[in-house]
Amino acid sequence: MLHSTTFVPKYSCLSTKLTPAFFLLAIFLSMNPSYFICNLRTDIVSVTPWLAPVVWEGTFQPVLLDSIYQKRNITVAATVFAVGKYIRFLKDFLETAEQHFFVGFKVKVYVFTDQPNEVPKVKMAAGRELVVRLVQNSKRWQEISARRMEIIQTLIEEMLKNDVDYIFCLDVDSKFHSRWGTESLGELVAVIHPGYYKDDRSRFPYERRPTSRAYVAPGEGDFYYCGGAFGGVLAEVHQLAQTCHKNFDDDAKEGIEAAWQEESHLNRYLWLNKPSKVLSPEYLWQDFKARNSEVRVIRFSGVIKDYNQIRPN
Ligand code: UD2
Repeated sequence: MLHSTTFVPKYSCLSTKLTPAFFLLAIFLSMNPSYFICNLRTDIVSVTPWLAPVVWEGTFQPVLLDSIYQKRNITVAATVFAVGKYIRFLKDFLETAEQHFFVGFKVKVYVFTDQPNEVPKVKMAAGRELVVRLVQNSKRWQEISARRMEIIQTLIEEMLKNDVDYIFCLDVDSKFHSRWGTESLGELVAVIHPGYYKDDRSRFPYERRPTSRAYVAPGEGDFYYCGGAFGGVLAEVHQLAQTCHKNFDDDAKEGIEAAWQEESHLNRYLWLNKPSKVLSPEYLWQDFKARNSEVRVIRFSGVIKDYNQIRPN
């Protein structure tokens, strides 16, 4: 039976009021297809409750984004640590970064290693540069992993103030497989951990001891983020690294090491300081995990490794 109420179109922009402005907009959009919003995705969350985008394939226009940032002539830095046996992962990391990480942009890759002579010679495109810096090895992998925050803090203070716009801090035991580009840029950027993105937050492996400065109470926390990839503008990443480093050290003075070292401190920090952009697990998958259907593209992933073979303890 037909109701007598007036039909109200679902989308108000398709209402019957076709003004001259509507026609102008239609002409503009048909001449500039890149301005069309990408296909809506309903199988994933693409915005956080604090209105930060969650970047998945199909939620952004790469060509449009690249053209915006090309005009700004940006430089992007990446830090990567290859200490002890982890040096074996560096070649693949660097070679695949050349193929997929901010291709066409100015990039500086900072490699921190205890074996500068073992850094592979990788041909880099014009505008891309490799900077090798010496760091000490350690008897404990937990130290190596966690000390990265202190070194990143110092690096930003010493070197980057004038010529780099954005920085990403990445795990070396990983490879790029597909585009990682301007869609990932933001003030403070974090990646959702692939192991927990479908879980209820009660299952996230946050540090649960209130005595630790990485503590996240039950019922708190947004996502579980990866320690293996985060970034943003220099000032924001400096603040993050400085805070995590200080909290890690203050915990250590009291004999506490958070469950997942700097990853735990990072998660605490990002609970209190919400990222302005969140990257989906496309930006750090794990090779041992089968790909789920909502993950249309794997951009960067951790390789399968035998911890007994590569860790010092
Ligand atoms: C997770 C995190 C990692 C870190 C760690 C907790 C991801 C994908 N990885 O991975 O970032 O938060 O938990 O501590 O989120 N390294 C060396 N030499 C060593 C040991 C480590 O260079 O002997 C560096 C290297 O860059 C490596 C990184 O530290 O990629 C993290 O170490 P990991 O990969 O062993 O940590 P993992 O797999 O537990």
